[in-house]
Amino acid sequence: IEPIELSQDLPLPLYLQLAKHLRNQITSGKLAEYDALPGERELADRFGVSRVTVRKALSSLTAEGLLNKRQGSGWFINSSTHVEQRLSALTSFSEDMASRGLQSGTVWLDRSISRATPEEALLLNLRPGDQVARLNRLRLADKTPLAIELSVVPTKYLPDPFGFEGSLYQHLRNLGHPPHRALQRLSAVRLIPDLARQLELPEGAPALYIERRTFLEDGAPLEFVASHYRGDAYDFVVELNLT
Ligand code: 16G
Repeated sequence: IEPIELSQDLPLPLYLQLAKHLRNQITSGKLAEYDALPGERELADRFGVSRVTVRKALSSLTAEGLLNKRQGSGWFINSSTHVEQRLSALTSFSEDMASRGLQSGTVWLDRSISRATPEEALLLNLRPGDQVARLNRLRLADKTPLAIELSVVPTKYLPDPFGFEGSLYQHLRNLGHPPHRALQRLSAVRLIPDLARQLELPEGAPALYIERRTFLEDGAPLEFVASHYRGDAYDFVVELNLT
């Protein structure tokens, strides 16, 4: 395992820094399948952190399916190393966090109803003047800000933006409008000051800008989302098959 400097001064908690480092080592093949990891105490010494931090990092990698713990003999690298957010599965933020064993949280930055802009009307297949609900949310994992998402949903599917607190997708399912398919575009950006502050990062820090259009089963557009994901805390993974 390569050494790395972990720092208390970063906004990302130590255990997530360590988990990210180990994840890179595993997914880049520096640690081989079925290998045993050094013991918790040795890892703690090596990275200058407490055993609690080591254990939290290892547990979160276990939740991702990268490691498994064998009673009495320590931590092992799993044979199937698929992790992080799969780009090919339509999942919600809440589900993504739950599957990693992290507690998802939301800080509401704004929610309101207004007319769709001409661009939104085009993207959401609306007539000029149709109303949309706007949800601007800071999304957290175990209290660490991971992303800012601005979702725009026609009011015919989401009449009351104050009608839920946690998962938008769960709420839409409850209302009888389950998200069925999505198209997503990712690009690399630098955070403008406002977004950087909300994500607790320095101005200009790298982020992934993601636009998503989600559709109902009948093909009608349900949601348009513009989001910024922290570049230092999120990896998107895609499986490629020979066609
Ligand atoms: C994901 C989606 C976002 C969706 C949200 C719903 C990406 C890039 N975005 O974050 O479009 O609105 O999930 O999450 O994956 P929720 O059900 O937890 O509110």
